[in-house]
Amino acid sequence: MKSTTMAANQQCSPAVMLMCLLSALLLQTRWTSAEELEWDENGYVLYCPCMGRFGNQADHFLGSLAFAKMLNRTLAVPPWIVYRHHTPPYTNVHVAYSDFFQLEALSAFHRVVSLEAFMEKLAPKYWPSEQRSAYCFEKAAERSSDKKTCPMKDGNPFGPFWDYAGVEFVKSVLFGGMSFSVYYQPQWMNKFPPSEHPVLAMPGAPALFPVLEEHVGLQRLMVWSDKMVNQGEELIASQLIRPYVGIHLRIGIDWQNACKLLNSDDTGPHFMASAQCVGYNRQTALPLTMTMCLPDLSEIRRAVKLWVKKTAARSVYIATDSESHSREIEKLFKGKVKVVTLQPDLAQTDLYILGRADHFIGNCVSSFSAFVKRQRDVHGLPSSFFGMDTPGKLNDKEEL
Ligand code: GFB
Repeated sequence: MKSTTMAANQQCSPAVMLMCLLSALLLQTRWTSAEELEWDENGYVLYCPCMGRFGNQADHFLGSLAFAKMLNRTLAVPPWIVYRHHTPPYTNVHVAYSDFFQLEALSAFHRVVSLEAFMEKLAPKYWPSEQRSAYCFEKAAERSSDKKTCPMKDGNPFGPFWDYAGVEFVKSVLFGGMSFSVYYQPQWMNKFPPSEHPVLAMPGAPALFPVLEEHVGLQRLMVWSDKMVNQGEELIASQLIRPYVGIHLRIGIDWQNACKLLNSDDTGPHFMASAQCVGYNRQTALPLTMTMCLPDLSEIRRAVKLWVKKTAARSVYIATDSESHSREIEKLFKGKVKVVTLQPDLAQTDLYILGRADHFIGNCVSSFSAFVKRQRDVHGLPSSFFGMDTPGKLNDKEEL
């Protein structure tokens, strides 16, 4: 702002000083208003990414972005909720979207604003405290004592999330008989015109899990922030030798328990993120096996050996939620292949390194692996899964 005013002043003769001052003031005003966020009369979508950890939240994010576009409302992009039950401060950490990814990259597809900027710059004027309504399914409200109140802040992570945003809800608006799919677009528009319902704030993502096939391609909009790229590239350059194979070992105790459900009768080929490898079409989906959900050491050895050989890899990167099995993998190659595991504090560091590998072996059922797979697909990089060397193809559905 300073330089604009000075530049205008330097061109002014005393006779036209007044005019120049006025034009400088005008420039200044325009500059200031460009800095400020403009209110979108088409309305906003706000939601809490309250289900699951990063991979689940990322799946939901893609669907929510598509939902906001479908309603032609600006999406208030929420922070990532990071659960820190074992490390200080032992409470959830809310990490701004832009810490990991470029917010601007989303604008190529649709209008977005960070939830933080929305609350700081727009909410005080356009969504004042006394107008903060919550929107939820009638079913969700049934859990409340009066059966009419959306459970916006009940428990963790709901309460801490809206506290982080600085929102108390004063009213609930319930809906039913519709879902977030394209089919219900007219109902959403009719029921909630932005003139009467400018901000649709919801307790969870307006999206399905796992991400719908037609929204998988939106992954292209999730571009790593410069900070993540710099840090990730530095680690790759200093720790790994290309070509390298990246593997995701999702084998910890919570996962072992989750995979036990595979034996129950009501899980078909589609279990959590498995559509990514068995295919989205239930009729043609390939079978989902226990090895694909929870590979044992012999399967891990087999797949790593196969892909190291196929790609002539000189190093292997192991990302894991628990055991790395690095010794066992090292032994496979008798010291000829460097085996690296960093077990970084930040799960996104692993996601970045896996995303850049020359070949990736993921876990078919895990949404953490699914994030890596989608990211690699965007760049045409090859992936396979434990228990499935050749993944099923996605259907040829039109992508947004
Ligand atoms: O990402 P996510 O939703 O994938 O949750 P799933 C798994 C989380 O575990 C990640 C950590 O977000 C990480 O915090 N984690 C898993 C890892 N694998 C790795 C790894 O290789 N490296 C690092 N650094 N961290 C779902 C959960 O997990 O599984 C649900 O979202 C539930 O809450 C379900 O627990 C059973 O789809 O694998």
